[in-house]
Order: sequence, then C-alpha cells, then structure tokens
Amino acid sequence: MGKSGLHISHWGTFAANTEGGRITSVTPYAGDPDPHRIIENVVDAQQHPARIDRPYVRRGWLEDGPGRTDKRGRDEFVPLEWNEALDLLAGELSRVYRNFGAEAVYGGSYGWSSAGRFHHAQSQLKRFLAAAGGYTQSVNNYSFGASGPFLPHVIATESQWETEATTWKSISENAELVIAIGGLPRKNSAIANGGAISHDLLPWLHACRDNGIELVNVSPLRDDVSAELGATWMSIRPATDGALLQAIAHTLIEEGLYNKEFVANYCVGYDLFAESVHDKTPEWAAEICGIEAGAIRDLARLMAEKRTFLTMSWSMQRQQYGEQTMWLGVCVAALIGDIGLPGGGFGHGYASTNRVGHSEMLFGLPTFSKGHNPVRTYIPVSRIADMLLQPGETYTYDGKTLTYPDIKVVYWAGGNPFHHSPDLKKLREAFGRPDTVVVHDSMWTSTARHADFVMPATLSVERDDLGAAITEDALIPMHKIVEPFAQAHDDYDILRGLASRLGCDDEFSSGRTSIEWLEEMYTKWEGKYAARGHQLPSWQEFWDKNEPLDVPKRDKDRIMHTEFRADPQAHPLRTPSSKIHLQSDEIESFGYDDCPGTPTWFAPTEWAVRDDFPLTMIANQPKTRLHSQLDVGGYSAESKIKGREPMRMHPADAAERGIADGDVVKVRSVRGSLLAGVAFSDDLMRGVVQLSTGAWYDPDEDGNCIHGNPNVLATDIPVSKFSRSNVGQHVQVEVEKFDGELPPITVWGPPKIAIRS
Ligand SMILES: Nc1nc2c(c(=O)[nH]1)N[C@H]1C(S)=C(S)[C@@H](COP(=O)(O)OP(=O)(O)OC[C@H]3O[C@@H](n4cnc5c(=O)[nH]c(N)nc54)[C@H](O)[C@@H]3O)O[C@H]1N2
Ligand SMILES: Nc1nc2c(c(=O)[nH]1)N[C@H]1C(S)=C(S)[C@@H](COP(=O)(O)OP(=O)(O)OC[C@H]3O[C@@H](n4cnc5c(=O)[nH]c(N)nc54)[C@H](O)[C@@H]3O)O[C@H]1N2
Ligand SMILES: [Mo]
Repeated sequence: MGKSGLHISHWGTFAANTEGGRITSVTPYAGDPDPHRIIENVVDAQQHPARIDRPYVRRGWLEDGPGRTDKRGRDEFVPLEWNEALDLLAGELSRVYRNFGAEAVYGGSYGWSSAGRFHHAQSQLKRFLAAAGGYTQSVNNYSFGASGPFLPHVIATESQWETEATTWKSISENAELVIAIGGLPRKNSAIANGGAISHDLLPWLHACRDNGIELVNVSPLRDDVSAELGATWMSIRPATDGALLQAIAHTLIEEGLYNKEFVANYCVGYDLFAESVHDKTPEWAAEICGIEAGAIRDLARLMAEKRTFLTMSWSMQRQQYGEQTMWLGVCVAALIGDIGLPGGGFGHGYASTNRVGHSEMLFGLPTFSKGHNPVRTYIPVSRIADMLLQPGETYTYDGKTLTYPDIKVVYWAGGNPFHHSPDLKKLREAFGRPDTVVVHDSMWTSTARHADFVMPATLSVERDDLGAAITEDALIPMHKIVEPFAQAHDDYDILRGLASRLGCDDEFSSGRTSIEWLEEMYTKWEGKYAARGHQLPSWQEFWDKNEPLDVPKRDKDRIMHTEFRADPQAHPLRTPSSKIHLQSDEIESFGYDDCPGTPTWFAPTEWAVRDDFPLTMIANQPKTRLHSQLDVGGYSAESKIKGREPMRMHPADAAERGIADGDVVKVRSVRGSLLAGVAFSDDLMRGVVQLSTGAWYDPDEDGNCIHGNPNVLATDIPVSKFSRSNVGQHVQVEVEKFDGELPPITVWGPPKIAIRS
C-alpha cells in the first residue's frame, strides 16, 4: 500500500493510493476548495480492458498496403513488436515525404491530450513532424473557433479576452447585475487546460451572491447556474440569443437608455446598427426566443440602471452564425457603457473553464519549442472532414481564400476526432480517403479503431512530468505513480524511435531523455523568474521535495479595457478603427451572406426540419469527464443508464412520446441515430433535450451509435463562411422509445485482434 505525491490532471489535483502497483483510489488535493469527482475516473481506467496493450497495424493495411479504403473502423488489427511497428511506420512516413512532400502530412492533431508540460502529446507530435520535414497545420480550436478569429475585428483579440479579462474579484466587489448568457455551470469550471489546482468558481459566485449581486441565467437549462445562487432563470429557446440581444438593443435605443457618451467616444457604426434594430422589438423577439416581451424590456431597463457585467459562454458561438451572436453581445455591452469600469463590461467564457476571470502566473509556465514547421498550409481545425473529402477545393476563411491540400497521411496523438467532430458518418467516409492513418492513444477509442497504425501511449500517472494551468499559483512536480500499462510507451519515446529511423533524432530530441527535458525546461523557467528578482528553488530541490511550488501571479484585480476607457488615443483597441465596432465595413467587404457587416440574428438552417425533428438537442460538455477521456472510469460509467449515455428530457415532452424515466430511447436526426438512456428533468425548458458529448462512438453496421455519441446526429456545416468553425452544440432531433433487444456496448473493450500466422 502506498500514497503517491500530488498528480495533476486537466480536471483536478489528487494523490493516488496504490496497492500492488495499481491505483485503488484517489484523494483530492486538500488545497482545492471545490474538487470535482472526475478525478475518480483514473482509478478504473488505468488497467481497463479498453487500454491499448501494444502496437498494432490494421490487417488490410498490412495486406494491401497504404491507400484509400472503406475498411477503416471495420477491420481487424494485427499485433506487432515495437521494432516492427516503428520500422513499418517510419518507412511509410519516408515514402509520403519523398513522393508527396510535407504538405501531404496532416499534423493538426487537435485534442486535449493530458496535463503535464512535457508529455503533451499534440506538442510532441508537432515537434517531431517539424523535424521530419513539416506538416499541414490547423488553426483555432473547437472551443471558440468562431469568436477566436472574429472578435479581434470588433473588440478584442483572443489573448486579450482570455488573459486580460476582468477578474472575478472586481466583478464580485463591484458589479450589481451579472447576466450570464449560456450560464455559469460549475461542471465546466472543473477543467483547466494544463491542470486545475484550485477550483474557485463557486467561492467567487458565493461572494457575488453575498454581495447582493443580481444574477440572471439566460439558458435553456436552469442548472447552468447552481441552484443555491438564487439566479433568475430566463429560459430561452436555443440559438435565439441574437434575437434577444437585438431586442434589448432596440429597447435601450428606443427608450433613450443607452450610454450616449460611451457610444460617441468609444464606438463606431452606431447609426447603421441603430437602424438595423429599429424594428427588432421585444414583441418580435418574444415569438422567437420564447421569453415574454415585458421580461425583455425589464431586463434592458435593469441593465441600463445597474452596473452590469454581461458574459457569454463559449457555447454561444459553437452554433451556426455564432460570430453574429457574439457581436450582438458586444454591441449590447457597449450600449450599456460599463466597459472598462470596475465590475462592468463584456466577458466571454467565464466558467467555460476554470480560466477566464483569473489572474495569470507572472512570467508563464515552463515550455519547450514545437520546432519550425516549413509548411504554411493550414485549415481551420473543424474542416478536417472537408479537407479529406475535397482536396484541391477552395473555400473562404477570415477574408481569405484558401485551398484544401491533398493529404496522404493523417497523424493523430492526444485527440479524438471521433469524439469531437460533428457528423461522424461523414468523418468515417473522410477517414477512408488518406493512404495511412496513425493514432497514438492510451485507449481503444473510436479514433484508434479507425487508424492503420495504433501506438499505445502511457497515461500521465505512468510518467514523470510537471504541470499546472497558467492561472494557478503553483507548479506541481508529477512523479510517476504506477508503471506503464503492458507495452505502452510515452509519446516522446515512440516519436524518438521514429525520429532515429528517419534521421532527425538530433533535431527532435536534442539527445535528451524525458527527465533531462524536464530539468532543462524547469531550469530555463526558473532562470526567467530569477532574472526578474523572483528566487525559485533549483530543479533538484523542486523535484526531490515533491510538493507544489508557489508561483507569483500578476494583476490579481484587473478590469478589462480600463486603460482604453481612460484614454482611447493612448490605448487604442487593435480593431480596424481602434474602437469598438457596432458595425464593420471590413466584415462587410468580405461579402459573406452568413456573416454580414452589421450584426444580425438568423434562424439556423437546421430549423427547416423542425416538423419532423421538433426537439432541439443541446450537446454540451459532460459533467462526469473531460470530453471522451476516461469514459470507462467509475464516475463516468456510473452515470450511464442501461449502459447508454444519459439524455435529459422534460417529463412533459417524454409523456407525449410514451417515454418513462430510465427508458432507452432511439434519438434520430437528419443524419443518423443513437441510443441513449432517458433521465427526466424539469431543469430543461420544454422542447429541449440535453445529451452531453463524450460517450465513445460505438457504431452499428449503418454507422449509427448504440452508446450515445451526439456527434452522429450533429451537422458538420460551418458556423459561417467567416470562421468555418463547428456548430456541434445544437441539432434538431426526434425521440422514440427503443423496444428492441439492447445491443451490447463493444467500444469499451479491444477491437477484433487477428491471430498472426
Ligand atoms: N457536438 C459537440 N461536439 C463537440 C463539442 C460540443 O460542444 N458539441 N465541443 C468541442 C470541444 S469544445 C472540444 S475542445 C473537443 C474536444 O475533443 P478532444 O480534445 O479530441 O477530446 P478528448 O476526449 O479530450 O481527446 C483526447 C484524447 O487524447 C487521449 N490522450 C490523453 N492523454 C494522452 C497522452 O498522453 N498521449 C496520447 N497519445 N493520447 C492521450 C485520450 O485518451 C483521448 O482519446 O470536442 C468538441 N466536440
Ligand atoms: N466537466 C467538463 N467541463 C468542461 C469540459 C468537459 O468536457 N467536461 N470541456 C471544456 C472545454 S474544452 C470547453 S471548450 C468548455 C466549453 O464551455 P462552454 O461552451 O461554455 O460549455 P457547454 O457545456 O458546451 O455549454 C454551456 C452551456 O450553454 C448552454 N447553451 C447551449 N446552447 C445555448 C443557447 O443557444 N443559448 C443559451 N443562452 N445557452 C445555451 C447549455 O445549456 C450549456 O450547458 O468546457 C470545458 N469544461
Ligand atoms: Mo473545448
């Protein structure tokens, strides 16, 4: 029996109890004010039958060689020895680099990987591919892939609204009204990219409540704000927030309540904007949003009267026309005119993770370079399927015209596109196109099953690392807790094996072992702090002490845009006009009908099928895990209903369909169907069902999912011609009771393994 030192995951910090080389339980870090149960998932996952035990190659690839095929995801796998696997894969990479050039290798490899500054799979892969010759890259993310490129055109860059956002301290002490569009769900604040140590959303929200701040939760889900906070729930029909915001703007203008001085001094485009909302009355919006006109008017008046902080979750732009919705939020905050004042203004992504609203480490975290990628070709990250299906086609993005490259090798480490990409049947077809697909993962995820080469990666508890999110005030030395599962190797060592075969090991590894890299990264980082007068311990002291190291932070009480407000000439915004845009000639000049230069609400095209698919599914983030990670773990597994992912449904909507609590249902959209287990809840507005992402895709022979992955239902159309981001948050569905024999879940064990002759 033993107790480990602290270990950090994206979802929290814990110590593990071990027995006989296995993790038996975890204990949350005592310094965490609000730990989340997701940490429990690691206990059952570490030795789970779904772990990949050794390298494999798809049988059809071995027999027929590289090439287009419809067998990916349906074939058996042949076990390989490590040397065989590395030789075979290095040979294939050489062939593609030689015959097609580096652009033919897709290394976007989007995904969250694990916490830990060094063993970050995606970063390791990029450094390796850069050393091997280069790769086609992806830009942006699935999280805020529309607002990321869009908001800089009208108010602020991504790094500004992430790292310069008004702090919770300022909000809790100065705001009078907090409007949260998309809520402030505790479940999402479980996560911090790099690793959460102190979960303090609830303590901050309690402070807001205790200071008498009025909280309004604008969401189809009541529990997007924790019940004890006493928020007013404004239940809104999904994808109609733009209409609500237009009506609020209309009221502020019509009743002369908007801040004329702020608009005159800090904004451009008022006249065209005012004209665009002149007929957007609360009565007009009421019909669309399902909110009474009087309530919309009252909210607008309240916002004008009180110091108001308006925040919009990232989910608000993981929808069609998401740029426009976000922009309308900016316009309303500008009309209110509290931008740059203590506790007031505009925010994006508060509580979407444990990041926005927190201050950052003074001089950053330890890092390593991803090397130099000579290839300039990139795609907006959610265009993966379009790229594979339409090589050579042109498309628009952020005012540019780009061309999809012709990809021969798809190489993924640390992500799960068969988790994250909407329209999984389309993705399946797309994954049939390249010559070769390579996946490193710890688990037999659906993506691993759609690969030709499957390389078993360690989990973070099986290796040494150091970690923290940038908003934490400590760095955690992560000592290995248990030995690697079966023949799993660190991504770094797998890639080193390839690099030495390809003759680029010097460039990739600089001749260092993992622990030598940790020392190098730490020492450089510590030197940066020392040069600015902050003495931190030496590497050896830090590592041997095996305790969290305090790291100084900056800007503990910060107000976004306060300098701009004080002196807009000296502190201009980085927008075309240096001011906030209520209208934009630049956006207008791009000529996108779905992203015009004056912000507008549009009805989603998916609504065209509402007669047949009357319910709107919200496919949001799961409470019991991070995305698809460790779905097999205890806390995630315990939430399943008859082995299916739970789908919440209003009892009245269920009654109309003869569905009882706990029933398994078949959920259909235009694109496919899935099985899910029904959980009744009156925290949902009528007409809305909610099925979180992350159940591992378990396709039947038609590609429909018997486990409950909402991306088999969702559409892959882009947010707009501007950002080309994903619209995974919503899909129109119909639900019926499933009376057939329940097919067993197969994705939680290994796929078919071929016997080698
Ligand atoms: N419908 C719909 N779809 C969505 C969303 C939505 O709201 N609705 N949200 C989107 C968002 S915001 C995001 S960020 C994406 C998330 O999509 P992803 O980031 O792709 O999802 P994860 O499940 O975190 O995938 C990480 C994978 O890395 C593996 N892994 C972990 N550690 C290691 C390691 O050390 N080495 C290797 N090789 N592998 C490792 C895990 O086992 C897992 O398979 O999903 C998106 N998809
Ligand atoms: N536990 C947990 N936390 C996570 C993650 C996870 O997988 N698990 N993933 C992390 C990642 S990578 C990201 S990017 C963030 C994402 O952060 P978000 O995008 O903010 O998270 P979601 O849960 O997708 O959506 C938040 C809420 O928006 C509401 N909503 C959906 N559609 C609408 C709408 O049309 N109008 C209004 N007003 N509200 C709507 C939903 O009720 C939903 O609960 O979450 C992070 N946090
Ligand atoms: Mo995300």
